[in-house]
Amino acid sequence: SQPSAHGDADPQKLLSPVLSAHWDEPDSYTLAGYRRHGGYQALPKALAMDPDDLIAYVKEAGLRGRGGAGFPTGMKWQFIPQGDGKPHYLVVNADESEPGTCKDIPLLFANPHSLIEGIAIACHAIRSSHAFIYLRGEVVPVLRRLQLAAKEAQEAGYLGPDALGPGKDLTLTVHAGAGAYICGEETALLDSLEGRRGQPRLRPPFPAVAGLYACPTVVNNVESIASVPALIDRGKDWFRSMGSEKSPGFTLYSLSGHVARPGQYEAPLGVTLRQLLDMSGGMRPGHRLKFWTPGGSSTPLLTDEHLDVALDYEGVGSAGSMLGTKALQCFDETTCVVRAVTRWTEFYAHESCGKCTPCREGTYWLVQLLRDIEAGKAQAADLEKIADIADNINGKSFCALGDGAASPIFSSLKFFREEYEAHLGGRGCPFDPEKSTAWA
Ligand code: L3W
Ligand code: SF4
Repeated sequence: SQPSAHGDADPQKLLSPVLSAHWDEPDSYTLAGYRRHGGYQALPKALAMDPDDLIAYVKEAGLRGRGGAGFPTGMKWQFIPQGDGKPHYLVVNADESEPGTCKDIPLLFANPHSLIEGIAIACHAIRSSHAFIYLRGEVVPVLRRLQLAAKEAQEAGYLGPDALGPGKDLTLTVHAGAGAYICGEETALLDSLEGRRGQPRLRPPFPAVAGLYACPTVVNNVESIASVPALIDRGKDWFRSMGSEKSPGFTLYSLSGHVARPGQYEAPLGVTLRQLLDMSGGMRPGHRLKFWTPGGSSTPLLTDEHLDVALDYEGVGSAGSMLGTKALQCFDETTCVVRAVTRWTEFYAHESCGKCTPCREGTYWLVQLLRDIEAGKAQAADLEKIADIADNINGKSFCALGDGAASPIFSSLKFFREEYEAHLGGRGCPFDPEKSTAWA
């Protein structure tokens, strides 16, 4: 395992379970289980506040979007025009599918009422009477739990007629998508929700101005909204007591790959991968970290030199990557980086929606070249070619999927060019596939 930067300090003390505090209780997903630990106490506090004051409070707390971009949640709510006479919608993005990301689905499975309470609070803030949850379609058990939770909340009066006060109804629609990564992009999600093929829309206008059915819409990640009840209940000072000035609060990290105990670890923003590995038993015995992603494969990969980078938006940004979804995929020295990048690129090529040429064509050609490199059929010029193709995708595609596809190419060439070169000219993969368990 990795050496600790904190001597004998108990790494478990760095954990800050809020959303995940009661996941181990068998009825954590029920209304009774949620209420037993203070659930739905924040809602009346929020409803007693003027919507604009509530938005200002969330802004002051500094909550930032947990879906990847880290956009300030309160500011997004404030963008919703008031007095415009149009319906306003809240859409929760539960289409979790960024490679390595596994925090929203476990959260929904174990604690769906935290999201529903957050939805009611957010709808009061943005003056909306209709919210949608767009859930990844494959996770049928989660769909069932969400539907059950919505039914319980309706029967208890947290949803339905007068839920947000006299004459202020709240309808919640739970919608299951059909399993396309691009439908996690907020505007493709809206198209899909409207019954069309999920493809990104041109922004601006942003959804806050013209979103679902061309009406002002807030699109927030599951974890962002589920974090709101605890913030309101325990207060912004408590929230700001964790994390940093610009990235305050607690968050869920998904730890996966060659680690001793993969899973979800809830800790303040700004912890380091070294600390998270201390909490999770380190890398698997006898192995060392080679490379990792801070926020799924769409964020530039980092190496063991970056074990002490603060996992917040500023810290990871200054290391040349992005915090993204906080999906920490850890790979040890048995992993061929070319193989890993090829596998990710196959994913992007498969999931490219085809709307724009740089991404549709570029991801296809990247896969062909990467497969040749891995098989030893490529030459030095092909490394320039993949860098050139990635350059023609990055910043020139219609949506962030293209940039995400380019990022593992750039970062792996930056840190592991010699490993690419070792494959060239007929040599093939230097990692013995019989011995490597990385990509069985
Ligand atoms: C109104 C403006 N609204 C920005 C809103 C915008 C959006 C939010 C952030 O991509 C990233 C991406 C993935 N008026 C506004 C405005 N907004 N300016 O703010 O916008 P943006 O463009 O910075 O990011 P995004 O399009 O939301 C998200 C990265 O996350 N990612 C992937 C995540 C995948 C999942 C998943 O599987 N569920 O989360 C991982 O790192 O590459 O960079 O709401 O409307 N002037
Ligand atoms: Fe579609 Fe890719 Fe273009 Fe995004 S970048 S619009 S996913 S083709």
